Amino acid sequence: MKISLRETAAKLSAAQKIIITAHTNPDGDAIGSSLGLMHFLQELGKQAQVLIDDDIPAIFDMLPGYEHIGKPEEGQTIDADLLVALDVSLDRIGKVGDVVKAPVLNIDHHITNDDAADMLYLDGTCAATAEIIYQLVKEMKGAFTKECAMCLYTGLATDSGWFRYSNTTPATMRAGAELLAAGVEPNIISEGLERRPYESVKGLADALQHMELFQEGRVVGVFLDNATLETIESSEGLVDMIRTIEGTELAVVLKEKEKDFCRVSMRSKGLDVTKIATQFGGGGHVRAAGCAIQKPFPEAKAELLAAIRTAMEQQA
Ligand SMILES: [Mn+2]
Repeated sequence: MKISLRETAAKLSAAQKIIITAHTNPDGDAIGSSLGLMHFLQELGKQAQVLIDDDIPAIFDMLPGYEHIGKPEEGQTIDADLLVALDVSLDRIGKVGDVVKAPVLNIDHHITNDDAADMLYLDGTCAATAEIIYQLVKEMKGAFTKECAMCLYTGLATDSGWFRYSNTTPATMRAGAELLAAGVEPNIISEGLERRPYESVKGLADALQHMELFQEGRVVGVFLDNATLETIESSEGLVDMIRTIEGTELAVVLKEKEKDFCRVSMRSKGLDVTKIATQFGGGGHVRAAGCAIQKPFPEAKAELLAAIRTAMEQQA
């Protein structure tokens, strides 16, 4: 059931013991909005804890409260007044949904949210769920501590591509400005998140040796078969690196993770890549989507390139 921002604020005010969760494979917005809300609720004297059913990447260890993020355990039961699920539909919170016994308040900015929670506050105009939490703090006449602001700023910055993507609005920038005024050190956040092990940068350089152009330079791709992938230490962030190449409209990375199992990531500058991803059972956003193809490497590569060619012809 959809509720308003004011009703969302009232639900939080009325609750004393609150568990906060977000999606598995958590990103900057999932972690930042969760910790930001936790700090705010704790300031109000409430018992608030973040519980996420996944490992939290170490690049987030500069965020206040990082070390207190818990993981649900099989068979465990936690009674609470409210379970707040952030940046997610309920199908992606893992075991938290079974472990925590409480009504679910869902707060999200994904327009694809399935509206399955007891209560849902959705605002698709916000660049990040952290931007909604910012508004919620304002609605509740709260103040931003430095700890809370650092976390919310991380969510805003990462989901908006450091205030560069098309979802960045004047409201996003104003929220960012106010969080900076509350003491955020933006360089601590960006330097923390940009950290990469030596092996990772070396791996990217190795993977880039396999870069190719297709469709008269409109498509750039890196296709790594299993044997090649085994020699590469890490190829994390590859698709975001090649998507910047001038003249390209679509970037694609295919990795043969196991024999006959290929993972695909795509980024576009306009073409709806969900149309390609869904043909292979995947999904995502208009400009960023992915899928898995359970075929041998040469076939997977050929079929994917054919699907891309068709999608580009249909667009023209
Ligand atoms: Mn988000």
